[in-house]
Amino acid sequence: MENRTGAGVSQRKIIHCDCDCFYASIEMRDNPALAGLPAAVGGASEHRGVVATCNYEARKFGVHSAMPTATAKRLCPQLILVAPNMEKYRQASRAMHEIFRRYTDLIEPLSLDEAYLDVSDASACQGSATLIAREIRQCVRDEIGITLSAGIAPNKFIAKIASDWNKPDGQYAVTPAMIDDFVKALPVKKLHGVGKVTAARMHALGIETCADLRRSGEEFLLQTFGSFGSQLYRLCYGIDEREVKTDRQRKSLSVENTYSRDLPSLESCLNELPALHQQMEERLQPVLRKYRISKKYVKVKFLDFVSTTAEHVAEDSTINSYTHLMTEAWSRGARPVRLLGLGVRLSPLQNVSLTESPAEASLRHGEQLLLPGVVE
Ligand code: DCP
Ligand code: MG
Repeated sequence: MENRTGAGVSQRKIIHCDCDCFYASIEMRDNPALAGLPAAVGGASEHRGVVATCNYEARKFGVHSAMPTATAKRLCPQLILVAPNMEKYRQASRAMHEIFRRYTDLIEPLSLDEAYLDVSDASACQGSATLIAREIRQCVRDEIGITLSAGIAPNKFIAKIASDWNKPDGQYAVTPAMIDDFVKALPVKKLHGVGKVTAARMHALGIETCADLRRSGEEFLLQTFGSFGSQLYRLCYGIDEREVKTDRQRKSLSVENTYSRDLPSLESCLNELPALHQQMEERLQPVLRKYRISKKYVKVKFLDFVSTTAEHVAEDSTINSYTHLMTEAWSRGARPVRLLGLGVRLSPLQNVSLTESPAEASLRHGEQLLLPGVVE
């Protein structure tokens, strides 16, 4: 098993690209007065806003993504808060994808600022993935005005970890010969699918790194972690055969909003329905060229953060049945509400290619982040 990673299993060249403090970089590009000062992009504290991201100066104070803005201001009173401008970020993301496409068509977007590129068959730079990554980073800097970090490796799992190695504004290549040592030293929490709970279970078993996982043996991992055990066993040897997928299937589309003041009654919730519905319709229309609606749902989160979802089978997204669903969901808690969401579940239309344009992919990846004050 020790040599499996080098033995022809993974000879691909994958680049994972990830912009540095993406929204904040765009805002710093557009407002040079922010240079050198701690800045965050997010919703205002008086509106229960959260930090979407912050620049590296602000990170020194412990500020990070998803932190309530009020907390961030406590940690860093001089923090400059900038309201998000999603259209600008989507535009930068599209421009970045145009740069990627000069090198390969095999691009898998993970979010507006992150993507895997398979450059195994690329002809640029004599096929050197390291040089391609360098060129891409230079183009992004020159043409978009922000910095990007890259990880280069024979598979997605290693490339993603490697892009963090020399972040910000750096790159790191893990060659097939380096994989073994690189992976052995990795803490288990770096593995895809290992969250806090699984990591805690592993620590209790004395498993801290991939080297420890290897020592546990496949049988033990299967017994302890079920079918995830065999995936773990492959990952701890650096084996990941997942392709860079340009075809993505969308399963749902939703909009939601956190209100700066709790909505006190069912009536006040229903009053918000038309605005939410309109936002959803705008995003839904382009998607319905390739998908049909199979269900619709309403999510209600009450003031105590308890949330509930009411859904039913549907073929269209008209507003009327949302009224029923909202009434049903609200009645389960019947108390003030901090967040409302509307959504549809989707199935692909037959005989339609599911290849998304980057714009659609960006839309999908950005959809939960579009509304100021979104908490999830
Ligand atoms: N984002 C968000 N809410 C989160 C996390 C991220 O709105 N909880 C947004 C803002 C980020 C963008 O997505 O700028 C990209 O997310 P990343 O996780 O890549 O974070 P950054 O690019 O901001 O920083 P890093 O330099 O660590 O990649
Ligand atoms: Mg990023």
